[in-house]
Amino acid sequence: MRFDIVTIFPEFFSGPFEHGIIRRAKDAGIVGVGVHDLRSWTSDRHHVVDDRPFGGGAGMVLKPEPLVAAVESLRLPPERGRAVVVLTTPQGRLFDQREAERLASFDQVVLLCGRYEGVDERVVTAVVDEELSIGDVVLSGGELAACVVVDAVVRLLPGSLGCEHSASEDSFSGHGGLLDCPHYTRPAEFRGIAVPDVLLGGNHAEIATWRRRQALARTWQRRPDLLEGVDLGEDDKRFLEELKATAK
Ligand code: 9D3
Repeated sequence: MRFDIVTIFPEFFSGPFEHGIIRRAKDAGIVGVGVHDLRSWTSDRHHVVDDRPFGGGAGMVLKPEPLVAAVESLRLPPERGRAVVVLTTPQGRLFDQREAERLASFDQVVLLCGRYEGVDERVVTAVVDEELSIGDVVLSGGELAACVVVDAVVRLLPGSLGCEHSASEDSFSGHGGLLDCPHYTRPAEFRGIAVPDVLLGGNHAEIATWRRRQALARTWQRRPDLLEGVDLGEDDKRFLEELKATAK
């Protein structure tokens, strides 16, 4: 699989993909990441990529011609695989694990990074397949959002994680959509705070029950919306009812 990222700040991407899982996946030939300067698709002397908005107002808008030319030169022809063109923008659909899984099924993801006040809407009409946001928070541009998308998708590609982990055991898939339980390592007591006894006892059935209940309790307290999508067993339901009763 490959990513092609189009940005006015290509230097921005010199760090994030040189470490950890993405670096390993690149070295292993599982993924290729191309970073492209939008200005290389301009033809004027000053490499202008933005202009003032029609209708007036503050800020600048990314011009359509360079972005559309970038997509048309980078996008794989259909005979070379399935490609999807994504624009990172605050107006996009919320990026989530399900969307990461969907993107992981393509042969190429072309990521257009928004900047300034926005992107000329004709770009969206002409070449963009999906607009994605990473959450209800204001960033300075789409570059960090694009990094988030690359990171989430790469770790889903077969072979990109060491055999000790598995993407299917992650918080939003493997624990059946629950948040993770708390974790502890040595020392058994730190600043007067002890590790829960059950984790020191070596009774693996008890430990599994404790972890499941911690995960259920945290999810209910912090992200009750996630419980909708969770397949709850009889024990889980009884535990949650008890939790709700004691909380009242
Ligand atoms: C000050 C301009 N804002 C007026 C309402 C709109 C605005 C435009 C561009 C706000 C932020 C940005 C830059 N952000 C992104 O391009 C972006 C983003 C984000 O800010 N939050 C979450 N996901 C994303 S994806 C791209």
